Amino acid sequence: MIIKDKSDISENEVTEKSLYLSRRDFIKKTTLTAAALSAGFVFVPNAHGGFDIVKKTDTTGGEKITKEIAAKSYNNFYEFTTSKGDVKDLAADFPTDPWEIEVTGLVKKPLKFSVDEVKRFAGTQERIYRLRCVEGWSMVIPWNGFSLSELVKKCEPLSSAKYIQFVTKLDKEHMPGARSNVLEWPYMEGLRMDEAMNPLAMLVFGMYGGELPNQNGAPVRVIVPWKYGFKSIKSIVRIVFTDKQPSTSWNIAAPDEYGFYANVNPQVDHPRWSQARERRIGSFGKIDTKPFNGYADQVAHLYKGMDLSRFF
Ligand SMILES: Nc1nc2c(c(=O)[nH]1)N[C@H]1C(S)=C(S)[C@@H](COP(=O)(O)O)O[C@H]1N2
Ligand SMILES: [Mo]
Repeated sequence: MIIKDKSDISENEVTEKSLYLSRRDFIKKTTLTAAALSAGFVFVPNAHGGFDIVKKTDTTGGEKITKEIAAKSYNNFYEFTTSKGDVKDLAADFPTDPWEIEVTGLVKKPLKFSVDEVKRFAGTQERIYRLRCVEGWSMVIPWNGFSLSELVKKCEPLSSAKYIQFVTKLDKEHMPGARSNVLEWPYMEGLRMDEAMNPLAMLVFGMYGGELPNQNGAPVRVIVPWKYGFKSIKSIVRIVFTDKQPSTSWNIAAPDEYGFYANVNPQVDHPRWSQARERRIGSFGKIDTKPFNGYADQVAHLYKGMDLSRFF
């Protein structure tokens, strides 16, 4: 599923992109595929109709990847609708090109980047992450992009910047859900600077080795795998560096239910339901939810000394 038809890969595309493999290896295409795979690489189609060989990291220890069709047709994207099965169709005509990301606030100088510029900040990787929604379902998804820290570094934040706010595009013409008051628009999220700099936090342009579909947040979104899904903001147009904890749409909508931190925490229930277990989309029954969604080793230190029932 991840490896597309290998006969489509021309020699040029690979030698040009170069890298990890010698020309002789390339000639033996099958050998190449096997070698690349065992070395932890995958082929991801690029914008020029070819493929890039990208580093692949499975952070789940081999959990079953959610069927692509499920990840692309069961979505939360309230700007379109609150009905998960209908986002895909309603987002089909959402215009995502051209697209600019504006950087403001506590930065050396305010900036604007096109998505294509941002894509060149670092090499694409594929990372398989768990995504757990606060509602109690979860998926395992291969995302394509790179660490959010690569973007932060390019923005040159001042040392006084302690938080980052992310803002989604508000396009009422193409976003029927945004004509209602179900949330505070534009959709806003935020991270503390050290959270944003943690290498697990990802800036995403694609999934399953292909483009990021509109319903999943095209052309660019954030994925923060140790936090409930709502922190993973879609279709970003603005990044604001601040010295105070920024507003977030869910926190404004229901402060008792959706905290700023939103770390996946089986010990802290949502006021209306337990967070101890989750339903993995595509499997029967429920499984135990892990602290920090299974990423405690990499992120628990960020919250040392904080009372996580208060900073939920
Ligand atoms: N702009 C925006 N981003 C958003 C949302 C939204 O409604 N609007 N929903 C969030 C929620 S609640 C979840 S669970 C994830 C779902 O991402 P997915 O559809 O790619 O699985 O997106 C998050 N990002
Ligand atoms: Mo969610």
